[in-house]
Amino acid sequence: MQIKIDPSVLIYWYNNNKRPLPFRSTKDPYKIWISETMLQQTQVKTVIPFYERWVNKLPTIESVSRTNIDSLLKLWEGLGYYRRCQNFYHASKIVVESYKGVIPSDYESFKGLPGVGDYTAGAVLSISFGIPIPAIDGNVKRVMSRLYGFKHLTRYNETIIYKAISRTLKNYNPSDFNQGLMELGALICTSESPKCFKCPLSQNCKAYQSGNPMKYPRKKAKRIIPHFNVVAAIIWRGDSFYIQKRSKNKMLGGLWEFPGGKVEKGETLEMALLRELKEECNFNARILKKATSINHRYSHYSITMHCYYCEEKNDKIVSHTNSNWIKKNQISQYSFPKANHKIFNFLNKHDWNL
Ligand code: DGT
Repeated sequence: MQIKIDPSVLIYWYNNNKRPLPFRSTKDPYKIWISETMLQQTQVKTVIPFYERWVNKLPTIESVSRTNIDSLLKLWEGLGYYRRCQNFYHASKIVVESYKGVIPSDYESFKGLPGVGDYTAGAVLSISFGIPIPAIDGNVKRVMSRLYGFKHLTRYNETIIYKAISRTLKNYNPSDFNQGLMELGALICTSESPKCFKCPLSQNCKAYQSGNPMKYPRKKAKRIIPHFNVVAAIIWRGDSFYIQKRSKNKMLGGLWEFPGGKVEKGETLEMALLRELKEECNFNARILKKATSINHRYSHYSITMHCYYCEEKNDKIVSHTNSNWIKKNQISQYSFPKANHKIFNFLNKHDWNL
């Protein structure tokens, strides 16, 4: 099946309608790469300030490789999916050590770097180097499904989409064509309210012709995500409280947290907290009082985090390299999960009253 659009119409539309995003004024593969990494699962408007701060502080891939992961996580704090930051850091080291600091422009080498998948490889290589490789994100899948009238995004249909874009890219500007499809999906061919009357491709669009474009492609049923109760301890020693670093291979790895964890079946919140403190810190705590509870949603589950003020009884917590005692005014020096910032905000409003 041939793609029935005139790519020059799309490219013309793109050049006259694209949003002036900060990462669109450069072809620097480093800047395109970090922007694409930040944009995974994250909205453009959320990414912009993070991107600007990052490239201001770290203008080259080499500067990233010379920084430490804690400073990078601090720049990433609040953007979520922290594994992306860890991967980018490892990849920057490989680029410096194995490619003399030059980001490889061949698909196999670039795709071999940590955190680089098909989409990121296609986007960076086509935008920065003009290499004709598709960059197929959710927006592109939706635009193409509608053009072709695909109700289901099966693997078979995805292959048709990939091949159609690959064929087209060879004869047109790959950067503009790929970005044109993405921008059309972001601005016109949106999931909830497609603006077909403004679309340069509507004449040949099967979904438009059907009169009900929103049916293409059919949405997957929303997953019901599990909910966990989590307990956490704010343990005071004088005017400082105890924090520890989450282990690298856990979710939110490398960020700092209060000690605690998920409540198990049959446990009260207090029982769970005492168990977690014993397991994680080999520490018998005295629970003083509930501080607050907050709700937070991650992509795969949601939590209610119950925080308790605690103090050391007879035994003391033994500090280690991945733990620290910090004062309230030192919070900004560490990167914490968003859930913790909700707690800090609450406590700041209530003056951290015990
Ligand atoms: P496991 O067995 O690997 O699930 O570990 P648990 O039960 O120790 O639980 P953990 O710590 O992985 O899960 C707690 C969840 O709450 C996790 O999604 C991270 C989130 N969270 C956010 N802020 C904090 C915090 O300050 N402390 C703790 N413990 N968890 C936090």
